Amino acid sequence: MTELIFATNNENKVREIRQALPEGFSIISLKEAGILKDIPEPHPTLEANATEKSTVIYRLTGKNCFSEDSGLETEALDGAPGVRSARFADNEPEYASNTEKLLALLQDKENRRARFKTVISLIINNEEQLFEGICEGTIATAPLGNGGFGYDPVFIPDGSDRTFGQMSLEEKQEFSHRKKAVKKLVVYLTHLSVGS
Ligand code: ITT
Repeated sequence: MTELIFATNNENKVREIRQALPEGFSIISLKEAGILKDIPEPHPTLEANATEKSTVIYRLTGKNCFSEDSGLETEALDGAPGVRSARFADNEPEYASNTEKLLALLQDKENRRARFKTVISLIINNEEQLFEGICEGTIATAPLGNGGFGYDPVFIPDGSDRTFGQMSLEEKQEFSHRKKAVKKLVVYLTHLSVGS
């Protein structure tokens, strides 16, 4: 069994990544590990913030761990909200007001192309590896569905006519940026344990 601490305070991410992992892998969330820590995300890129989160927890626990930083990038807004996705409208993360702000800014824009991006930072035996997953799509004109979290009700992945908010977790996984990054993580960890 490969056991890793997942350095996140976002329960939705924990649920999605747990569901995406095959047998033989188990993750312990920060809450389950008894770590009550809000890890800062001060950097201008998803990569640097992911590294910050995994490094803080690796130093604290000495255990193999990973984190992920993710965001939604829109073409019409030059990549915004991007790295600021969690705190787009306010300083406190608030899903509904973030989505409202995004829809308001895109109201008169023809180009509604967007992409979700996840960067996973894995620290194993004191070495870091990064894995990326991207999901291309468009932003709906109004929220639809109440599944998922964050911007899910306004994001329609390419290949579907429904928002992530209208999908079950299993359906979202067919397209998900997070699932794509997790797949790369699993391939890496599988090779590592075969080789060791
Ligand atoms: P941790 O840093 O504790 O992992 P967080 O919620 O602060 O959790 P991020 O800094 O990575 O996570 O912010 C990502 C934000 O991007 C998140 O709050 C959502 O608003 C949005 N987001 C990321 N992935 C998403 C997804 O699959 N569906 C909808 N929104 C998503």
